[in-house]
Amino acid sequence: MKFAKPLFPAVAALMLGTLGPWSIAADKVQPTAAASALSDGEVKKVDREAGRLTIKHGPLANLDMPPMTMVFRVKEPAMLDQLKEGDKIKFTAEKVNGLYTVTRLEKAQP
Ligand SMILES: [Cu+2]
Repeated sequence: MKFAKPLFPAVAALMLGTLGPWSIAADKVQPTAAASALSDGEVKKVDREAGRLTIKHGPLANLDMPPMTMVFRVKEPAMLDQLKEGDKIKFTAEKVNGLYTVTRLEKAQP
């Protein structure tokens, strides 16, 4: 049959066409709230006994908070072990049981 072969490219093009919208949708997928993003901060006070940390922080997008100095709880007391006043840090804060809590923390590389 003479027409069979020329039809194949057309069929292939139609199949590729159905893939189009799928790949566009994939492009629109964005990470959800920036809860895992690290924010900049500077340690102002370390309270090991209370498990609290005073941080002068930049904007916290996930908490909708402007830059300020405030007290956070820390998820793990060990997070305070290597910190001292004046340290520059990168951290993630989340609201845990109604309390602003540092859930991730690392020292910023100078
Ligand atoms: Cu704040």
